[in-house]
Amino acid sequence: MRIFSGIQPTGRKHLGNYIGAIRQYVEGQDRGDPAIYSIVDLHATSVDYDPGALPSYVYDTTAMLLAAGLEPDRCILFRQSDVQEHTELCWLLCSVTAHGDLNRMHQFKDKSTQQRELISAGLFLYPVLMAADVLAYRAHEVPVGDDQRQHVELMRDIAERFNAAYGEVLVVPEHRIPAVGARIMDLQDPTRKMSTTASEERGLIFVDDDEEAIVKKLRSAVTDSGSEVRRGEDKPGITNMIDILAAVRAVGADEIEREFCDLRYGDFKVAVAEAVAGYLAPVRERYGQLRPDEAALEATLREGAERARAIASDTMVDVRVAMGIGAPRPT
Ligand code: AQP
Repeated sequence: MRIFSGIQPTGRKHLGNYIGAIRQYVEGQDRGDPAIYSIVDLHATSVDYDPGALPSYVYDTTAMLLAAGLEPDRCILFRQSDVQEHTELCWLLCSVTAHGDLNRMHQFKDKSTQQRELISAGLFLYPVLMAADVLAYRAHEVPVGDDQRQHVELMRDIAERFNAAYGEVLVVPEHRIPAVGARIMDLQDPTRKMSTTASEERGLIFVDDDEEAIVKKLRSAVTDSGSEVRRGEDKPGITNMIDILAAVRAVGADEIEREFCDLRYGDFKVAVAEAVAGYLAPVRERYGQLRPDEAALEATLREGAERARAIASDTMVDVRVAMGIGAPRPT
């Protein structure tokens, strides 16, 4: 089983990223052959970004993944822009990607309204680059949060269309979306997902937040009318906190409802805050130890890129031949 997933170097990672994606990456190391994870810096250029800060954000995210439990000898961890096969394959996959499909992508619609100066073609092509990321490794499984479901469906269509047009070269991947915590919601507006770009700081818990910040944010999280700790469409705030606690404790949401049904909202929030703070504390501590050593982080990324390139370049040989790109193969 080959596993691939990418994560953007967008600065501090939040609890949604952690529960929806990062902890699945850690678990994937036991099953992946190999498990391949990329810090997708090229994706970060699809919206307004700070070129001066991007290299250090890559190190932030690398250190965060290592702190969470990725081990470079049990997985491949690399920076996307170090493996140029991604950009070449992105262009080639454009030939089997429908413009209309890209127009229907929720992320493009949401993010294009956030752009003030320029809605870039890069933002529009983001899902094709994401398809190239995964298909270059002929990965079978893509661990992601629920917000990426549509992009994985599109990459499956792209792979199927490619294989139908040029022969069976690519693997059609499946998403792996966690049963609990696939969509952690914003603490201040629990009808929207917790998001790096769209949430205010009060709506997000960062993985490196200290206990005081976590307690403060969860205490002031928006709750719903009524007083019962139970899930329901009329209770998006409490439902989100039940899901968070269930994910942190690795139990079902029903179990949380049963345990806390007699508690008032305020006490429940304190219980969630304590559990989240205890859950993230070891990651925060380890992050603090790993982040300063940029030379070691760079060495990890470079080694990972070499191993990644060996796999991706193999796929590209087959893709180029199938598509008739480049000099014909000697007979
Ligand atoms: N709220 C979430 N709940 C569960 N999973 C989530 N993911 C993102 N938000 C949630 C998953 O995290 C992984 C990495 O996402 P990314 O590379 O897009 O990183 P980001 O840009 O910092 O994350 P956001 O918050 O998704 O940014 P916005 O919304 O601003 O673009 C992915 O697997 C994603 O599913």
